[in-house]
This record gives sequence, structure tokens and C-alpha cells, in this order.
Amino acid sequence: MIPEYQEELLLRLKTIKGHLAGVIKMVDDERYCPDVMKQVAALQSSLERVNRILLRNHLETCVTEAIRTGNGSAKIDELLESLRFNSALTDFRHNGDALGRGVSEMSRETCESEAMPGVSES
Ligand SMILES: [Cu+2]
Repeated sequence: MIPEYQEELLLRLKTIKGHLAGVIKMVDDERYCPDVMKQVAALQSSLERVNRILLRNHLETCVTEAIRTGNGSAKIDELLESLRFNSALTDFRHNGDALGRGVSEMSRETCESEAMPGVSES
């Protein structure tokens, strides 16, 4: 795995873990359903971003290497098979720049768009 992607993935997954703990607490505290739903949607979006980083890493490493050594076709079949269960990964209607951005740019976005007002992460 490319070190900067690994670092980005670990950071995002740990943030998601804290966010999820916050949502569990909201349910435990019987918070207003639409408020919980908003946080669940934010978590889904965060997980989709994690998957996109994994996809980018896979394309830049495993797939590139497979194509270089003449085994690209099988690698692409395998990838397409895994994408069947990841419809959000190939749906860029609401996120057209998903695969084109640099990692540092994505980090900045994490802090701005994934904050949970009213729920403290412990
Ligand atoms: Cu890979």
C-alpha cells in the first residue's frame, strides 16, 4: 500500500470510529430520529471516501503492476466484480471529483464537512 494512502485511510477510519461511537450514544440517549439519520448518512459518505482511497491505491499499485506484466485483464475482471457491491464508488453524480483529488486536499475536507454538531466524540 502507498504510505500516504495508508496514513490517510487510518486517519479516516479512526475518525469514523469516533463518529460511530457518537451515533451509538445518540441512539442510547434516544435523540431525535432525523438527527441520528443525518449522522448515519455522514458516516456512509465517510466510508465511501475510504473506499475511493482504497480503489485509487489498488489502481496505482496492483492493477498498474498487473497491466505492466501482462496480467491486466484478470485484475480488471476481479476489480469490476468487487465494484458490483460498491455502487457508490462508480456513481460520481454527486461527487464528480472523487478520484481526481490529492490526499492532502481530502484531509482538509474531513475536518470541515464531517463535524458532528452537538455530539462529542470521546
Ligand atoms: Cu490492490
